[in-house]
Amino acid sequence: MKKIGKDFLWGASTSAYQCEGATNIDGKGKSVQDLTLPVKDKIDFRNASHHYFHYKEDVKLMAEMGFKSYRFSISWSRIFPKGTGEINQKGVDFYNNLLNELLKYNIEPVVTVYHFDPPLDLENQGGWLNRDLMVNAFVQYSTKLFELFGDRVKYWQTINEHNMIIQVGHVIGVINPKQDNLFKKLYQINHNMLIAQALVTRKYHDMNFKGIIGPAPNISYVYAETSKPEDFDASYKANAWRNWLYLDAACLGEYNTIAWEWMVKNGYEPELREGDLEILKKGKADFIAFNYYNTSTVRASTKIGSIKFSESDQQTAYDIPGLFDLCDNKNLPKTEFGWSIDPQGFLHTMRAMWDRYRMPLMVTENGLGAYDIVEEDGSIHDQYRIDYIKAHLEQLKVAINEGIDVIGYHPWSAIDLVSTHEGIKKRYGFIHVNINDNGEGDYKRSRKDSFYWYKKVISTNGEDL
Ligand code: BGP
Repeated sequence: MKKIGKDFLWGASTSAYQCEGATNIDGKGKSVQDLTLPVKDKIDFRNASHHYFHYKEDVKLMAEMGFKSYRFSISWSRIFPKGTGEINQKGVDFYNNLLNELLKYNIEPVVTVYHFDPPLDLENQGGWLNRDLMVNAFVQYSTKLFELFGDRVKYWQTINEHNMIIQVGHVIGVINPKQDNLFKKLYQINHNMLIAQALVTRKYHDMNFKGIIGPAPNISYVYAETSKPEDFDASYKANAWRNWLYLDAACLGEYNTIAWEWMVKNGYEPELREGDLEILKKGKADFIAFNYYNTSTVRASTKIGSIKFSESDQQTAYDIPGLFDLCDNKNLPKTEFGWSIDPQGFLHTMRAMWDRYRMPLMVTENGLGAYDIVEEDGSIHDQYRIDYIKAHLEQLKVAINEGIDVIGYHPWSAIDLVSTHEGIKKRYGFIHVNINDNGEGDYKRSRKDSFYWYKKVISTNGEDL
């Protein structure tokens, strides 16, 4: 039996805007997450988990758990308050300090360049729809990060959940869904981001660092509801639409043909400039970082006409007329927040990516959001979280045994932080942060049961689950 290697990166994950806080100090510029968008009622990222102030304590706790790596993102508007132009030295200092603190404990930094928080100044000038502005700014920002931190960071991810930004950006607060020609615009934004990503990937390669760079989409396999050929066809197309459109571009430097044809048929195809396909070809990823929470299930499409957003979020999506109808998978249990739980789907997802791309895989998110209860003595018995992660790790071991090159596992999240759209009441961390959605609490850190369990898992290199 092939086992988890001794260099396997055991860690956990966060993102800047969901945990740092300190949005109004030390020269940070505003990001779109500092705005109250319609879907963001009552969700406040200004203080988040105060990680900016507690980073030393947080890293110390990660070291106590035995982390080999920590996956976090850099806030673009903390480095370039206006997105481009003048640099903010205090922002640079913060990430230098964080990196040095991690390295002090031999924790490998795994860095996301961009995680849902575009600078507001750029957004106000058209954001990703303004290709020249945004692509240049992204290349400038990323290049600066490589120059500043490339000596210490060996694992880079370009864009977190590129596919979710396009599919459910309205839920995450980065896309205004009330626009004319929304889908035409979305797939232009998608293209502009793919170009930016490829240029940055190539830039990193040209700079000759020893590290690796790749995308970090949310990849989860889409099942067919039945064995009817037309349902299988729907699932094949749904996988192309949801997953492969993004990974084919990043890993093969190509547009997925099913997704492209669908765009053309509906008038959503982006405008390509001369040389664009060449840019994609020359900026291919070294590895795939991916986030996995659950699978989805579809049947043959029964609808025609335009797409209607449902009350969807990252994991629930909506029907695509002509491609698929989404359906509930009654075989799977659900979390308190309605996300199905499917550890075997994790294996199917890894197999599918491995079959398709043969690239190293790194899990950059996986986890269970729940209402944790703090007992009178301060303990938190989050057995449900342990059960979830354990079941997924069992499948990860199967994948490794089959020969799939999985190089790391980073559950969401290292510490409690603010959910994309459901506040901090939806908790994911191994480390509890004492603050609620009304801003009550002192940000004190404490260890949940899952903290001790994960420590044991890491210390036995995954032998003792
Ligand atoms: C992913 C995002 C994360 C994170 C996670 C949990 O889609 O990359 O930023 O928040 O999902 O989602 P949520 O916060 O909506 O529960």
